[in-house]
This record gives sequence, structure tokens and C-alpha cells, in this order.
Amino acid sequence: MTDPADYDDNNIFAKILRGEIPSHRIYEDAHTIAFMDVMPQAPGHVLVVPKPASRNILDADPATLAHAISVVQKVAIAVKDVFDADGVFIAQFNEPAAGQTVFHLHFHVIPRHEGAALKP
Ligand code: DGP
Repeated sequence: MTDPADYDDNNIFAKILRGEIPSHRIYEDAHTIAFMDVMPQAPGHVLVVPKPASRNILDADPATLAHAISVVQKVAIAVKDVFDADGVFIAQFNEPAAGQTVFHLHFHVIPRHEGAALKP
């Protein structure tokens, strides 16, 4: 589980969770928020962010993960509908070697259209 030494509460998603910087929130419950990604890989790119402090999936509480994936499903269904997508790409990165840049656990939910490339 999360070692406080591995979690920096000055990360950008911790600031969004505390309301210190703005975000375009599309969903919130007691355990999780979801908001639009400011650097979308495709239109409708949403980030699902569990509220408890964890750096990534490697130190997350299983109950937090279980709830978060249920929110990922709700958001995936919603963005597929709203953006009239053909499919939905779900991604989640852990540690810099795997592409993680913000060190608070999050899931990417990205609507996909046939033949459309993700932005580089
Ligand atoms: P990654 O750590 O690589 O899984 O991706 C982090 C994502 O966070 C990336 O797609 C861009 C997004 N992002 C970074 N800063 C902000 C921000 O201030 N607001 C929002 N809404 N998204 C951000």
C-alpha cells in the first residue's frame, strides 16, 4: 500500500482533487472523480481519478481499484454515446518507464472512431 515517501501531494491531480486548480469535471462520487484531459489524445478523452492518495496501481488499495473500474465503465459507456464513437480505449500507466507523468493513480478513457489515429 501507499508509502507516504512515494506520494507527493503537490502533484497536479492532488491539486485538482483539493479544488486548488480548475478542471472540467464530468463525474464525482465519494471515492472518485472524472474530468476532461487537457492534452486529449482524441476528442472526449477523460481521466478517472480515485480520491485516495496512491502513486499508481502498484500501491493502490484493491477496494479503491474495484470502485474506480466501475466508474471507468460508466464513463466509457457515456463517452462512447456522447462522442458517437465506435469503441473506447482504456489506458493506465505506472512509473516513468511505462509512460506515467502525473503521479496520482488515474485511468485514461478515450473514445475511438474507426480509422482515426490517436494524437502523438
Ligand atoms: P499519464 O501520467 O502519462 O498517464 O498522463 C497524465 C495525463 O494528465 C496527460 O494525458 C495530460 C493530463 N494532464 C496533465 N496536467 C493536467 C491538468 O492540469 N489538467 C488536466 N485536466 N489534465 C492534465
